[in-house]
Amino acid sequence: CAQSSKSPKPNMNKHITDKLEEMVKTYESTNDRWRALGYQKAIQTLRRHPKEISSWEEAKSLPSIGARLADKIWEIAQSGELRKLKEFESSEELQILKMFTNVWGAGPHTAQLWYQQGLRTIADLQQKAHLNHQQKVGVRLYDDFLDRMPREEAAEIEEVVKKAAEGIQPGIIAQTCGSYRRGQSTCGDVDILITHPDGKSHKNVFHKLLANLKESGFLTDDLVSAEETGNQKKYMGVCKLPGQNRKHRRIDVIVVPYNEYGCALVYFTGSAHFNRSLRHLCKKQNMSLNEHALKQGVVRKGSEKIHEGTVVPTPTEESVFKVLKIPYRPPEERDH
Ligand code: DCP
Ligand code: MG
Ligand code: MN
Repeated sequence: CAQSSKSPKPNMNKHITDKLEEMVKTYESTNDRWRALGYQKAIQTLRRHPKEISSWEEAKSLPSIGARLADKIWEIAQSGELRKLKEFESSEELQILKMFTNVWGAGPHTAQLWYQQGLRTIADLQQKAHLNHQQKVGVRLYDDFLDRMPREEAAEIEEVVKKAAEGIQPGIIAQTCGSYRRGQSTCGDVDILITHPDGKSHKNVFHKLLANLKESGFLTDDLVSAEETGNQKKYMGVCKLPGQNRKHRRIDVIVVPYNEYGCALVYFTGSAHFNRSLRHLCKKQNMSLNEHALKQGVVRKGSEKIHEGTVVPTPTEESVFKVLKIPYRPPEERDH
């Protein structure tokens, strides 16, 4: 929850939401989007609930929680277990689908296709499946990608990119966001945000930086070589630090114009949960927030925006919190 400041509200129902998260993952891997979304909404509601659920009726009274979900929640509250989840965990097919959707570049549809083709292991995929470029990388580096790196290694990766960026464009800002900035002890990937205070020099950096890092052998594989959203450019790929016994690591590099830096910093620092609760807060104040801008005077009709609203300048992260009328929350306290 984004609203509280110094002590982030603890999730009083973590024992329940942890199990429901597992259900979401399962339903996502079988492409059961409606169920996944239903569970996701219930999780959001439970995270905001100030006390531990102590009756079926209490669960049922909350938004987005119907009788069926209340049954599940109450079952976990009482027994600490969820039979449906146990059932899923003992299904070989579901376990394989989960494994296949963990291949970078494979969604539930692809996973199902592979299963129908009789493929059962990562080795099967390597030998028999028709893989696109991303999936080939995902299969080859399957174990490395599932392994989270210690934050010290993320710092070393940041250092390599920073040095290269500064060599190309003096005064450039290269800042690692994501779980690293939130102070986590391990990171799934390294998310590096790049901008330049002069408002224009960031444009020169993207291609030069990537070319430079490929030439030095630091970047080993591309996954998405340039995704453009508005004035931002994102690279998704794989890197490896020099030396023995190094693993391949996922790296994202995002280049943004300086006037979007505040919002981009908030967005890429996350967590994804925290971003969701910020957007929830925005809705209540007729505002909208994404990685580009914070807008006010947004008019919504249901989930549809009738009026886009106008951009409020937010040069810093602090200014984003100020406009949202909430106390600043340091990155270390944004895990929920
Ligand atoms: N993000 C988001 N919504 C998503 C995906 C990402 O808001 N669906 C934002 C918040 C994330 C940030 O982008 O913190 C970086 O995305 P990552 O997937 O790299 O997630 P983290 O860095 O938070 O965790 P990890 O250590 O697993 O990489
Ligand atoms: Mg990350
Ligand atoms: Mn990332």
